[in-house]
Amino acid sequence: MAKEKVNGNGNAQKEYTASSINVLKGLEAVRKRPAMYIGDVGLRGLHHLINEVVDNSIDEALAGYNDRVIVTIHKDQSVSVEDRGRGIPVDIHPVEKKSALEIVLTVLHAGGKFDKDSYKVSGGLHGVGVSVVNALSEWCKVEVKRDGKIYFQEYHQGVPKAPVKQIGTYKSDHTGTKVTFKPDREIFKATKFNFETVAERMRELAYLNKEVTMTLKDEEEGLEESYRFKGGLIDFVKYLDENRSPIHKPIYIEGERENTPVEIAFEYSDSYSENVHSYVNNINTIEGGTHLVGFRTALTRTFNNYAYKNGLIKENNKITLSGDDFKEGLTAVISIKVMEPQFEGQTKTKLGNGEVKSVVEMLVGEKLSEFLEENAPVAKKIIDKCMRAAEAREAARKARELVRRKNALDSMHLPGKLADCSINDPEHCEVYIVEGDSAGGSAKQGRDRRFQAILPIKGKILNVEKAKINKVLENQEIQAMISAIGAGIGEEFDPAKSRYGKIILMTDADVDGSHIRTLLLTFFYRHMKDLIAEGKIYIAQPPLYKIKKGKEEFYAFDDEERDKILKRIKADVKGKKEEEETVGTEEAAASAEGTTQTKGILISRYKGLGEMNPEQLWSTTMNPETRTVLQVNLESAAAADKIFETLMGDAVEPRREFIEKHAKYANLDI
Ligand code: 0RA
Repeated sequence: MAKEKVNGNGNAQKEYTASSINVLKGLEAVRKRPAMYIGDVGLRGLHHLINEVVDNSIDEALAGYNDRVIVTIHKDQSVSVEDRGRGIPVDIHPVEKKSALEIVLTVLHAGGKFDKDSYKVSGGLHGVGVSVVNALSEWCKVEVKRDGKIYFQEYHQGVPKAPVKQIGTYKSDHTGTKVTFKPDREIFKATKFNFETVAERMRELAYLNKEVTMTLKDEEEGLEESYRFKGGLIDFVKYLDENRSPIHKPIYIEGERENTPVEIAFEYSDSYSENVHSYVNNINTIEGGTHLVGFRTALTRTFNNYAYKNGLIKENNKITLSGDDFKEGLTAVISIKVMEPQFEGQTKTKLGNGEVKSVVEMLVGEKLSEFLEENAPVAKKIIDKCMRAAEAREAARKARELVRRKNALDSMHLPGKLADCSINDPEHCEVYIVEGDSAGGSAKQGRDRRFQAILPIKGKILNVEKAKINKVLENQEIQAMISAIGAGIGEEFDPAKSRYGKIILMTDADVDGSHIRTLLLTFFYRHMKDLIAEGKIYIAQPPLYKIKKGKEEFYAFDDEERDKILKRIKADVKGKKEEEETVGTEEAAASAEGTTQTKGILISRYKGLGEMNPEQLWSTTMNPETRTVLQVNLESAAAADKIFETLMGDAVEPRREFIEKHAKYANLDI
């Protein structure tokens, strides 16, 4: 935006033209490299468009002006996001000679940035501005209610069709903004919104902003859900621990220091895993950061102080409670607001602001000591639990020592069944963790041995969700994975030491296969989470069907693709031999259970990886030039926790319900 003042001799007109050109350049840049702004142009990027607008509505709530967000997915897969904020300003910008509304919608990074004192979002993928959503939409319409009037503007691929105009007045007592956009099919590979994906983020935002009601409607699917959690983070923690057994009621800490509001809820359950989720300005800081460090430091110090002061730990006792002892069974949500957050780390989700550590540490220290003084029985329960964790940690250390003596965990002594690759630059190496020895054999023969390693594992590995750490460490298959990956385990785990840049899970495309995959993911999630956070864990996608017509072979990865291929073959054959009848899709569907031959077309359904010969496995599933692999991400870590807790935990009924609801849980996207 130009900074000069209008000087009355026609410069304003020039500025207008210059800024219009800049706007066009800006929009063009976004349309040319959409991934730079929204991550990708697949499903994730598509859903990011909604998140971007919703985040803006939530920013209004943070500023204290909004208590309602309604998202509607329309039948044509356009989306409306409506809020009761102040409404995007519409006054004419003195230099640009355009409505502020037009500037917000067309100029990159012009979002809420007039508002100097807001907890705005910066860095990461969030906070790119509504203008990016507009630029990537075939069309977009904005309606603003402000000062008793309704204003409107419409855009095509980000370019305004006409200046902002007033289209009416309104009587209701609230101002607000409604943005409706239709993602551009020229840009996006995926165009259908997924209710659950949108719902997950909205539920999360409702927990984080307890005064806001979030409503999601899907007119295509006929679904509607509303979220409003008066208990905020306390409700969030209860939800996360729904299937665990908490040993006390959630502890809630709220306060503000140096313009930094801090809100924390946490509780301990009788489980072994730790579930800590942290947010800065409503953004999930998956990699943690200074706020989390401050919280942990305060937690450890305050409990230790209390324990010594009240004689719960004797000075001469050998046990000292370390930070790790306070992790076991801890479920916590930390949400803070920072004026100018600095995001660092691999995925720009690690808070870097140094001053935040002491802000959180001091606030938690003060409020938690107060709480413990007033709630002695709770304090005692938690400290008892942590002392047991300390004892278990000592036992685990001994177990690790024992196992280590047998050299089973370090990468100096690689497991016998690992077929390693020949180059050793982790960035270019990958390891396939393969279910079963026979598939492992095919993979070993089919691979490119320069950069692909194969580790076959036997059947169902241990369910780590239910096992104590020493049992986990004694498990042979888990030992093999730990030493092959070479990044250590427990306190010594260091993702930077991973011997492979990609760890690819390859299991059969049946129920057992998906169970084994879930067990493997649970292990990585609970014990090597950073590998997931860094995007190093992948799921191989072997084909489901082979379709053979004469000498030609085709592979289909799902039913839809199979039907497409059959149609194509059918059309081909028709072209050649008009009068002869060929196979139809109904017949194909009927054949899905095995190998069927109909008029020269052979359809086989792969039941297991072992049925493929090495060449087939290579060309369909392992060749980096042609394969697809799904990257496992932690975008919604809270949802992932919930899934593992439900699938792998003790409670049976919620698991049954979950599996019934997600019958195809083979495709879990955690
Ligand atoms: C710029 C300035 C202000 C608010 C907004 C933009 C705003 C953007 C969006 C996007 C969706 N809903 C929104 N609501 C508001 C500050 C307004 C003021 O100072 O009055």
